[in-house]
Amino acid sequence: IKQKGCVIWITGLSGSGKSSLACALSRALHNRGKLSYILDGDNVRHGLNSDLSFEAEDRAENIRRVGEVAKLFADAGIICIASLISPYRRERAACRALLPEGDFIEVFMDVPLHVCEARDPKGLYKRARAGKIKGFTGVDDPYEPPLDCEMVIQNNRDEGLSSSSSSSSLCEMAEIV
Ligand code: GGZ
Repeated sequence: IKQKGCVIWITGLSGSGKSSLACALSRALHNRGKLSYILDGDNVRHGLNSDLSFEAEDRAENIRRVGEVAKLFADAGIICIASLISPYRRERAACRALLPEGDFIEVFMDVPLHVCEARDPKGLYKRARAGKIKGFTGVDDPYEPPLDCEMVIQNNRDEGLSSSSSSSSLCEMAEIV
């Protein structure tokens, strides 16, 4: 096996396109003969992290566990794509610190809140605005954008990942790992 493991950590608001990017990246890697595995916040919360809420402490634990599992995948030589809101800088930095320099690639889905909210694929923003979900990221819970990450993707139009900026970022990522 020629491949070296690493972690590609995708952070951003709900509806910013993290999961779509993760899938597209995984496909791009597959086409290049590289093995990857996606740890998606929403999915992981149904199993490994089903005991965790969206309170700050539990979000921090969610991020910590995914960071540890991602490190295990990277150790095994797999490209682990973690896509979760991961709203806190401190916890993202702690996940980065688990890996050797250069093996943690942080990707920020830089999409304005109003764009995510207009997309609202699961109607969650609407429910949050109506007060039916408390502590929704971007509405009444914080999101700390990265100050210094490896890649910023401005996926702020409705064409989503077909936009040229996203697809060129995708190729760049698939090539660097
Ligand atoms: C944010 C929430 C919340 C609250 C449910 N805040 O867009 P989605 O629906 O499919 O993905 C979101 C997912 C966020 O889980 P993460 O594990 O990525 O979050 S974190 O890193 O902050 O722990 C969203 C849904 O769960 N969801 N309630 N209150 N997102």
